Amino acid sequence: PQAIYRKDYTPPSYWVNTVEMGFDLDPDLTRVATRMTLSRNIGSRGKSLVLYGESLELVQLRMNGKEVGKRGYTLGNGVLEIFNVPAEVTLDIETALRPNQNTSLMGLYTSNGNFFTQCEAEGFRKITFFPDRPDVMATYKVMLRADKDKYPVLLSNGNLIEEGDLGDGRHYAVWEDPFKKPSYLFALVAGQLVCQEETYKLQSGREVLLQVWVEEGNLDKTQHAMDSLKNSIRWDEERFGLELDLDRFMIVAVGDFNMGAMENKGLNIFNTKFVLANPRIATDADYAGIESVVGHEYFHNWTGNRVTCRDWFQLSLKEGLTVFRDQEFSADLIGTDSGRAVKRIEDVRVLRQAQFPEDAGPMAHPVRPDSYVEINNFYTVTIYEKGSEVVRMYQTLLGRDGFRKGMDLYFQRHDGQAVTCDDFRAAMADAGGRDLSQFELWYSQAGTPRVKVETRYDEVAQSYMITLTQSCPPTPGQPNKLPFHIPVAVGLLDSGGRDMPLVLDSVEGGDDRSVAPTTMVLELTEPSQTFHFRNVREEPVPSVLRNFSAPVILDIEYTDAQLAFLMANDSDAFNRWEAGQRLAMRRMLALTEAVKNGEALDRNADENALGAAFRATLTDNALDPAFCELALTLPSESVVAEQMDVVHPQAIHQVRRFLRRALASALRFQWEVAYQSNRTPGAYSPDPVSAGKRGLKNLALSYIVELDDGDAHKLAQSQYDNANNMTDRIAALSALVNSNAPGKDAALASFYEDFKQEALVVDKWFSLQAMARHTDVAAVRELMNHPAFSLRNPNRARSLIFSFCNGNPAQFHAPDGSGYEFWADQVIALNTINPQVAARLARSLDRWRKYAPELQDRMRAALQRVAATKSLSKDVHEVISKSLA
Ligand code: HT7
Ligand code: ZN
Repeated sequence: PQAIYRKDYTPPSYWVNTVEMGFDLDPDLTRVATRMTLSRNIGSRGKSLVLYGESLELVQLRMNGKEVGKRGYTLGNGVLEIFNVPAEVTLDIETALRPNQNTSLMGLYTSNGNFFTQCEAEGFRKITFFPDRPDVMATYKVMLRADKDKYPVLLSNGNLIEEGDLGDGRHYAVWEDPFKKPSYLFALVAGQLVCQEETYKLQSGREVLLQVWVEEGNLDKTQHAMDSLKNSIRWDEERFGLELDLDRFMIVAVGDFNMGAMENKGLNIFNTKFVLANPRIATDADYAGIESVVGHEYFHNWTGNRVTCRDWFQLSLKEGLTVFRDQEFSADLIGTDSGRAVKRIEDVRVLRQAQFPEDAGPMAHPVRPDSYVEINNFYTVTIYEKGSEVVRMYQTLLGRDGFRKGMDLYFQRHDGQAVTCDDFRAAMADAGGRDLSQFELWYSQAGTPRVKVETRYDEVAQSYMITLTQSCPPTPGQPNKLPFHIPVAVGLLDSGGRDMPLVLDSVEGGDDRSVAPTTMVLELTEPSQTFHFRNVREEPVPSVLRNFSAPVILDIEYTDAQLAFLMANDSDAFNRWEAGQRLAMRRMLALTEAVKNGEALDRNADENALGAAFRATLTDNALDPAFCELALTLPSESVVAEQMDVVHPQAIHQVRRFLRRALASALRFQWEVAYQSNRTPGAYSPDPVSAGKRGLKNLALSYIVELDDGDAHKLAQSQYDNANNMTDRIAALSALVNSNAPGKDAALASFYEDFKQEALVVDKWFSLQAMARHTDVAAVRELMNHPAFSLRNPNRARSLIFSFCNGNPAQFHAPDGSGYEFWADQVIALNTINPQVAARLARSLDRWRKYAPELQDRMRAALQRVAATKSLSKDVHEVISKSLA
């Protein structure tokens, strides 16, 4: 397969002005008639018109009403090239396609008998031949025709302008979208669906119709999505002055979907996982996920739809910015300082858990990639999460008001256009009056920068120096890196744990603010820079990279005592959490080394700095329970693995478990107290305070059950039996399944019986087992034989296979290589069903070169087996070949 390069971008030879489409929907054979008007681009005289099409039958092709003869075009390799096209032209194209056979879930497909589309990134070309690229923007008018009984609901983008009967048992609906859009935002939905609807008054007084469409039987699960949508609309008005531009906004839930959701103009299509919720089936995490994904898709209406991407290399222009916006939305909605900090910690955890490894592995790529083989492989944590961190750094550098001015200027300049990441940066720079040219490197250089911190206190001069030195490791195709522009937020703590006022020496005549700040953003732009603080009365403990002000790895040497001090005192909640994680990581790495050297772990030896710090946190009643939960959770096995040169998954697992048991036994009484005092009696509510309490209570339960005694089992069993919500029920089930409790098999069986009608809960049931510590490869293969299992449904495949390969490292990396054989089998099977999902699974071996040589050999063999498979999709081929390179 051929790579596509950013440097090769050329504008299209023709623009499309209007598109009219007629669909005769039939699951076996759908016919699509498309009429488009086009205008030749300046400087394109003599150039052919290039249209893309895949898995399509071309039934008819007419130009200005006349059939185009065989000599007038060529068709091959997904490209329809038409020659001698006039400057202004009307094209009529008829295509035929087979939605029922479309298991890729791209283009037009069926799910549980209903029709759905997914056009981002290049799915529209599976519906008709089209210049399917995001810089070609047109208005669309769409007529849907279908059997009235089977498909009573017919939806597309924009406004419904006409509907009626066709007489023969069929009916039609005509939709018109007044806004120009790229083809990837096209959508249609047809089938048996019902909706919850509300009218909502915008700040301007205009009323809009909001609808959430689901399959019958699910109307009791739409309220949270509807509330989240209304909150999103209000938030975008208040924070960014952005109003919903349509009279109608629809969300539709579908059970078969490759990703989380899709921001099609006015007709968002969602994975059911991010719509359906009630206390019986959804956890607190599900509720939070729905809120953020509903927000994310809604916010795309401006950042993505009104202003879109010139080409797919600019994907982070919309995705990084929109993730930043959804993160801020969720944080603002919580409202409290500690809630904001919790949200920030959760977001950084995702970045470290998933993006840092990506940036250090064979698929590392810049936020704005230079090339790709298959664009679907670039919907990555780098584009989304690191992209969001890059946007956040603008806000850190320019301030909240400066950032808002930059956003206003961006929309003023580019509304209705398809633009680049450079355009966004220029708007920020111009609005803020800043030179942000060096900042471009965040878009062009891959890899996670490291910032080394060295300090020196001069007691006589009462000055304190912080030297920051940056570096960035080589990544594929980028052996050498230039220094980044890195905002490093810093505070200094005195011996009483209070923030010291900060006065930088470089500021002439001191700071002109009457009160010196206690957090300062140092701008690191050179390979190494020293910052001098004056009037520093005593040697401080530095708190560096507050609120995680840049996506970097901080190398800083703290003693255990300093970490415990920061954990207890830092006014920056993120760094309080960070200090605890550093303490835990240090201990885990030391113990893992001991296990690798064959040393026994002494259970009683663990009342050390970590134990004391945990005790202090657990017994501090002033702390927010949600923060406590995060602070008392040890770094995950995969985060520990990233810190090691040679990874030993079983050793890490053994150590994490050992430490959890040690902490459980040393603090048993305190865990019991935390359990009891964080109960949330009464009706379930997903609000952040209640969710935080449940989080801490269930963490306490998981520690207690580590002790695996009768009392612990009883506590978990009783919570399981009496739970009035899914958060508590699944937490109890997970605790039981990961223990030797006598009732665990019965609980698993009864859970399935109780929830077998709820697909999303059955996913949880598979996932919980896939990640359980006793579940080996054989058990997963057995679970694949369960009647409820199917590889065709992405949620189900993810719930079992991905959960095992990515969420159960000790079993997946079994020394005999059976996990890798299983992985290869599933990648190969998925490759023919759904290449996009297969390629995601293929990423599970990204970090294979970090493992012990015996494991590496087995992983290489599995990778090579996949590479040698016939008819490998370009999705899987790209991932595997980069892994093996
Ligand atoms: N913009 C959406 C991307 C998306 C997608 C991409 C490829 C294949 C299937 C897909 N479904 C959705 C999602 C988002 O970021 O909002
Ligand atoms: Zn998005």
